[in-house]
Amino acid sequence: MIKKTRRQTLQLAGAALLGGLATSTLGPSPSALAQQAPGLEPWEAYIDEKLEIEMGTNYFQVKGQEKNAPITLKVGKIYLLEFANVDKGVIGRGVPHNALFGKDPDLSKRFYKTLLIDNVFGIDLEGGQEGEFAFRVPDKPGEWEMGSFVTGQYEAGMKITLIIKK
Ligand SMILES: [Cu+2]
Repeated sequence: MIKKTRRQTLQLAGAALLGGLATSTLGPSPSALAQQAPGLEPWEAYIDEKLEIEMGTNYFQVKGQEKNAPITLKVGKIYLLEFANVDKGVIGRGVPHNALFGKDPDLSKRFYKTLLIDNVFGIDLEGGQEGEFAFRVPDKPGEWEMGSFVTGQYEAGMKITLIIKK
């Protein structure tokens, strides 16, 4: 199993987000910084909430919830989504999955035409791979989706509703 380091994941998906955080007027509180555990990357002090999400055959499952149950996210909060693709596939080779964020799916181009996070599509993981993704929830309240657009998976139901709340 390949575990991406947090730094690699940032390079993959979050570098722009990290820059955004650094110039934010919010910043971490002094107490959050003081409480930072040894071994954590400095940016982890910014995380408000962490969700562990399993990817398997045509499902996403947030730890503690049913498969493909909706997720509610709060505008302005910073979430760390920790994905684990546990899909070994029928012959044990591993099945790739991705998690894209948006609405208005385009099933020929295999993405969302409207992105939840500006300029960010999401994350791709091979079978057996783990990866994480940190972002601040944009001020776009309403119903959005997280879907897997690897061939056939979205159509087979690998998508969940994201409820973005103020
Ligand atoms: Cu998938």
